[in-house]
Formats: sequence, structure tokens, C-alpha cells
Amino acid sequence: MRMSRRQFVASIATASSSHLWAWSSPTPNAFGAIPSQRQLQWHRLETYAFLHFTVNTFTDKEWGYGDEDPNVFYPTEFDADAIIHDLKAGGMKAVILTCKHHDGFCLWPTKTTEHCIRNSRWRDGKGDVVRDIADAAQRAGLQFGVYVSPWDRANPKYATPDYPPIYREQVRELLTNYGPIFEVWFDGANGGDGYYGGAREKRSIDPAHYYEWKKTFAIIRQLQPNAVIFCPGADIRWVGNEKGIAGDPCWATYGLPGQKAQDEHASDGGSKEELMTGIRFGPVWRPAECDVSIRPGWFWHEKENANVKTPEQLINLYFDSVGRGASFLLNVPPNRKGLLEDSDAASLAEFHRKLQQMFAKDLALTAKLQPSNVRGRDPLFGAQNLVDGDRATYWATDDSETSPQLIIDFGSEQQIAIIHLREAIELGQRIGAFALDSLHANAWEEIATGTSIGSCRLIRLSHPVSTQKLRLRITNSSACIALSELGIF
Ligand code: FUL
Ligand code: CA
Repeated sequence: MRMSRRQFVASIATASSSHLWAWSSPTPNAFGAIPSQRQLQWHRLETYAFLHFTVNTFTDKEWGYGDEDPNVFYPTEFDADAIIHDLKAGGMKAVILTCKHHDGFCLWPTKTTEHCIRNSRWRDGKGDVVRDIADAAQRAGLQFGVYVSPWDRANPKYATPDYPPIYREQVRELLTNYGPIFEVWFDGANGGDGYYGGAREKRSIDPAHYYEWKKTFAIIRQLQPNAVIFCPGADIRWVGNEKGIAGDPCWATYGLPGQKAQDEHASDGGSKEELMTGIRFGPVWRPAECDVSIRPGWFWHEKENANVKTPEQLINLYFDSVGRGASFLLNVPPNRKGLLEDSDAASLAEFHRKLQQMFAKDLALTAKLQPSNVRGRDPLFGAQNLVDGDRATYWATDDSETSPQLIIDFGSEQQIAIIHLREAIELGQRIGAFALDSLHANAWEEIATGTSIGSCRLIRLSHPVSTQKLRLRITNSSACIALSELGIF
């Protein structure tokens, strides 16, 4: 509805110069790199879970060697619905399963290798963990994604030209037989020692060329056009650390200025610092994903049962990732029963409950908004669209407006702790810096400043402020602004 209305407004604005429509300013032009449709959908998820689960869960390792007996995979009470239920109670919108980790053991009955669940005594070889998690996720309304390690320490063909086609076949199976996939996750760990069908040796490959990623990407685009790819040079970038923390700023744009805009292979090569902050004015839209585990390791280990992150720690990570326009990919590894550990599920649920409490009452909804400038007079661009929860409607200013500001009048003194902003990112990442002031005894006092906004920016004040009025000042923007959401809590 909204999109078609927007297109309608845009089309009348460009196609007609008649007096009837002269009052309506055209939609602002997009600025710089913009997200693809699949990236836009991905941006909306914000928090989703990783499930690290395989033979390692039973051997107490982080990286399996590739010589594991398939029979060691034997969860005694595996219940996909129970796992998904706990993730949902933690506010997770999607889940990515390690269908194959570096040890090469496939959690689905693949035709590509015998090193898979078909040869486990679990469920007499009839089990399929991928199927169960995918179906349970779909039942509960969570999206499903797959982690498929390119490095395979079991496969005898690894590091020869015969392995990449096998690998692509595994990807094809996963993208064909398990319903819609929202994300395909390729880790960067590559080569080294392994079992390799009994060779027990060290093998190395050239990660930039060996896998011929273009061929894998083509399969994904063909079979699951809505799936985003997490891999250097694709849709989503690694944030440069495994702590769950994005940079500040964290630009969604990336790549070296001057590189071709639509080059999927505009490399992610860049420092860890650049991965964290992104590159302003970079030629591609490649937002950051913050992966982190609720425990010290990625897989479940009994000895780490006492080291589960607290709800407060998870909330801090949420602000450091989602609050900076990145996504929060939180790993919650199933235990040997094939369930989430109670401690992990409890922490997750409390994290979600506390977040909901923090965001329960949006004061912007009842405030009076006084913007310095509103582009045209079409309601599409109006300041009221900042608080309608619709990302396709926004407050846009005229091209000539260089330092827009917005006064938010609550009508009476209110306590403010968090401010939430979003840009209409279909039009690119435009804003470079902003400031917030509160009114005290008729004088404005600056209470916070920030840089990138993009898909989401959460400002958590160091201590709550009591005021009747707030003022948002955009202090740097590369084009007229287009802010789609404002929340005040
Ligand atoms: C890395 C892997 O080596 C780790 O085991 C884990 O899966 C992490 C999410 O990605 O590349
Ligand atoms: Ca809106």
C-alpha cells in the first residue's frame, strides 16, 4: 500500500508539471549506495539467533577434526519446537543453524557424503536436524538460515578441484529442500590440518579463488533470491569482532570509494576497524552483522554453564549492535540433550522482557512535533510520519535546508532515557551527525550527540533527563534528510 502510494507520488511529481500537483515536492533523490530489497527485509529482523550444534557438542570441542564417528551425535531429548520456543521468548526473529561446521558432519541426510546424520544411530539414521529446526521455525513464525562451512576437515577431496562442486551441491540441497531461507552464512575459517578421509595432514587453499564464490552466489540467487549472503563481497559484512559490538559510527556503506557500485566482489578486505565502522560514502550497501555467543564458546560445553551472559550484558550488546544500525546475531547453543540449557533460556527471556519494558511507552506518540522544515506538503514527507512506525513514510526537508531541527513538545515534564531514530534507508544513508538538546529554564542544553543513523540508532542517555521539550538537530547531512522513525522512551 505505502510503496504503491509512494511510487504514485513520485510518478505524478516527475510526470506532471500541472498546477494541480505543483504544491507537492518530489520524493528526494536517493543518495549514494542504497540497500537491495533483500537487504531491506533483513534490516527489519535486527535480532536473530545462531544455533551451533553438531558432533562438537558431544566431543567437547570448538572445532572438530573431521574424524568423528557419526554415532557420537546423539541428543537424548532433541526437541526443535522447544528450542525455537525459547528463542522466540527471547525476541529472536530468525535462526541460523550450523548445518555443517568445519568438521564436515552434515546435520541433514545429504547425498554428497556419508559423513552425515544418516549414518548416526540417532533416530536410526532417519533423523534430520535441519528439517526439524526449519519446520519448527516456520511453525513459530521465525525465519530460517543456514551456516555451511566451506572448510571441510572430513572430506578427502578438500583442497582439490573436486571439492568445490561437492560443496556447491550441499548448498543446493539446503536451499532446495528446506523452505524459504533468509540468510546463507559462510564463515571465513579456511584450511589447515584435518582428517581429510584419513590423510591426517595440513592442507591449504587460496580462499579468494579456490571456492569460486561467484558460482555459489549464482546458485543462491537462483534458488533463494530473497536470501542475504554473509560472506566477504556479498550482502552483509562481518563486524570485525566476535564480541557483538559494532563501531560508532557504523556506516552501512562499504568498499573503497571509486570501486564499482554494483560490484558484488567489492572486497571486504579492510581492517577490523573498517569492518566495525563501515566506510562512509563507500560504493556498496553492506551493513554489519554482530555475531556473538551467549557463552564463551560457540558450542555447548558443560564447563561453561556458569559463564552464561546475563540479561544486562545482552542488553548492552543490543544497544552496541542494533542500536548502531547493525544486526545482533546471538548464538545460543543446544546441549547434549538437544535443548537449550535452562540458564541460557532464562537469560534470553529476561533480556527480552527487560527490553520490552524499556520500550513500553513511546512518548513521541503523544508529543507535538515542530519541524523547522517539511518538504512539500504531501503527507508522505510530514513530521507526523516519524512516529507512525512506518519506515516508508518520513520527514524529509527541502534540498536547500542545511541544518534541520525538530522540537518535540511533550506538553508536560517527562523523564527521557532512550531516543530511537531511523532513516528512510531506501534513499541511502544521508545523515552524518546529530545532536539532542533538552529544555531547562528556557535554555537548551545539549544532552547527546551522535553520528551515523541509517537503519537504526538508539541513544541511551547516561542518566534519564526530565524535560518538557527535546530538540533534535541534524548537524551534518550529505543531502536533504529523510528520517522515518522517532521514538522517545
Ligand atoms: C567462525 C568459526 O571458526 C567458529 O567456530 C564459529 O562457527 C564462528 C561463528 O565462525 O568462523
Ligand atoms: Ca514513518
